[in-house]
Amino acid sequence: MVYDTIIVEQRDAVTLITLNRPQVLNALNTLVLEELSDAFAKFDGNPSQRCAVLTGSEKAFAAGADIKQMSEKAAADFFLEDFFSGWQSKVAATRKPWIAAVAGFALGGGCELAMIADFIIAADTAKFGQPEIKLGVAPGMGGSQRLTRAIGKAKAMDMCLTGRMMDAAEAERASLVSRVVPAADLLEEALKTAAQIAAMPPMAAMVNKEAVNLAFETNLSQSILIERRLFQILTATEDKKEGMAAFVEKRQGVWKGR
Ligand code: CO8
Repeated sequence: MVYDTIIVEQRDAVTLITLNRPQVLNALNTLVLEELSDAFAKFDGNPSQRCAVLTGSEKAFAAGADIKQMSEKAAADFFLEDFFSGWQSKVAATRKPWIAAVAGFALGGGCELAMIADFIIAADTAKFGQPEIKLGVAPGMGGSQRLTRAIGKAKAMDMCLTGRMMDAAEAERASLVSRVVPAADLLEEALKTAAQIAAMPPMAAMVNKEAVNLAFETNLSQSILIERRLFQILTATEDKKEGMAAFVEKRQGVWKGR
């Protein structure tokens, strides 16, 4: 598939995906969703690729869902097309870890897309917000749910009801992002972190992701039980044997991915 709205590169075991609609600040339309879904499916299916980074431009990670595209649709179109359901059923279904590297605006669907990532590394220029209320709507790509889980009710209400933007420092204080770096270092820092994850035993990386995500899906006693089962399943892998042997022998592990 040749992409129009994203650029995909492989840097050793790391897939770098760059949103590329600069003329509209990377606004997310149906084509972006189709192309990102395809790129993430290929990343998931390629055993040589172990972690991904999704980024935008210096000015905008993404300034939201494409307002021009949405302005032409009637309510019945949104419903019948189940508009944007693929962000959940395809992009969020990616099994391998990936990081959002955010500089500039991450608004509306842009903030929601960043929150689908396993974690966010932000440039000091990043600005997050859910301004949908100003358009007469509300978040529709998971924002009201993921934001509330990430930063709690008081701040999520503040963001959704006022539509204001949160800068990078506030986002770090609120635990929306895992770290903030100078804008000039953003991509290098994100790629370095992704390479670190890519060097881990791959099944363990996928299971760690699944285990953390369980915390948002299941009650505590169930999720602790499932966590224990996931741990027990991993003990059957060749990489577990290798990882523990490497520790005892004081050397680096060499992973088979099984
Ligand atoms: N959609 C379409 N085009 C956009 C968008 C967008 N979200 N954001 C910016 N653009 C376009 C502008 O129209 C402009 O195009 P043109 O040059 O042709 O006029 C170009 O990008 C540059 O933008 P600005 O001139 O406005 O740049 P500024 O630096 O002055 O302002 C802002 C930057 C503050 C980011 C401003 O562009 C802005 O407020 N953008 C809209 C932000 C927004 O409201 N986002 C939320 C969108 S709604 C949403 O995401 C809902 C998701 C849920 C949908 C679920 C459906 C079921």
